[in-house]
Amino acid sequence: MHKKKLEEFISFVRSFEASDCIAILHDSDADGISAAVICARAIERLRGSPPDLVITQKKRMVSIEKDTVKKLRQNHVNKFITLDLAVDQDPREFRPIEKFAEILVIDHHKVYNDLSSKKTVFIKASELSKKVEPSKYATSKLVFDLFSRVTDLHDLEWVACVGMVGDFSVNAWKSFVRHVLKTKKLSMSQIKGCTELVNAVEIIDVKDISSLFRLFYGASHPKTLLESRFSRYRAKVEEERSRLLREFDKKAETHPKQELIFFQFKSKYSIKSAVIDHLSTKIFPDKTLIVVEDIGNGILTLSARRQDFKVKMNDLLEKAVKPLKGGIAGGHVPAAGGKIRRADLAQFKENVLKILSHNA
Ligand SMILES: [Mn+2]
Repeated sequence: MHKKKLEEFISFVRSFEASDCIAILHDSDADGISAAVICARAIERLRGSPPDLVITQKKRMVSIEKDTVKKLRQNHVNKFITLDLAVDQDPREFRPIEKFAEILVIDHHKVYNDLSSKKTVFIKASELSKKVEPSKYATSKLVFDLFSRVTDLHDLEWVACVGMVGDFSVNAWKSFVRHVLKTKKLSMSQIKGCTELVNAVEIIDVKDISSLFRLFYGASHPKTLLESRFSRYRAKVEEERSRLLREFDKKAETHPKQELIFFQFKSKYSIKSAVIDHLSTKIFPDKTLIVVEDIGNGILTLSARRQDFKVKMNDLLEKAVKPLKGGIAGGHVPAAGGKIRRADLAQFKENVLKILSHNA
């Protein structure tokens, strides 16, 4: 890693004092929440007390929301850490925070804007390792590796594994994962179970993420999660996903020339990631998959996947929504997401087909 960056990181985290008001903002998926658990535990070890505020954002956007800035101000936060969020994609709400807080950004999405400044330490996976593809350097592993330089985190290795499973990064860190399972006497199914459980809470009731965080924060073993009240959420998700996979068999549109499969559905849950992850990893790794979920209010949310890296999903969605009013998209090469207005669906599809035909 860039030596200067690492020095900046170390001096940022070594500066933590009991009198600081420290806030963490994290993505609400399995990688984001695992990263937050490791970061919070590290802070507790460094300064003797946990972070004062741990939050996620309502709209689940990658950039900072106005509400978040307000919350930070109200709580007199003076040190702010963002995890697993591409806050640099739209930095409008970010810069004003520098007026009252020092900021640490840790993320593995592509670099949109380098936000490094006197007030901000900006760390992306692409800077930490040239060997690991950024989408495979899960933020939970990134946070684990970084904070391990200043405090002992061996007991939290399994938490990093939960995040890595969530972001499909295990293959890039085989020997680490093997070592953790062996020394901690854990099974892969326990780790996967935790990942599924965290994902299920996000799908069924994202408002429950903060109570899940508290449970996860205090857990010293996967059992604490697996035997909790949240485990019933897994069965609910499984049932709804099976229903949607049956619907996929009947309703999916295939475009062989563009190697594209397109599927649109409605559900009472925000479940598109669970549906598309199953299709993409288990059945169609070498196809471009796009799943569109109608969440009401005239808004459609989008997910795109392709596991062979032949087409960049983040670039594809970003380009396809760019001409659409209110359209937003972002993410990784193999996995991206976004949203558009329902009225723009036909135009969105046309844009996707045009871009893919061009690439072919
Ligand atoms: Mn991630």
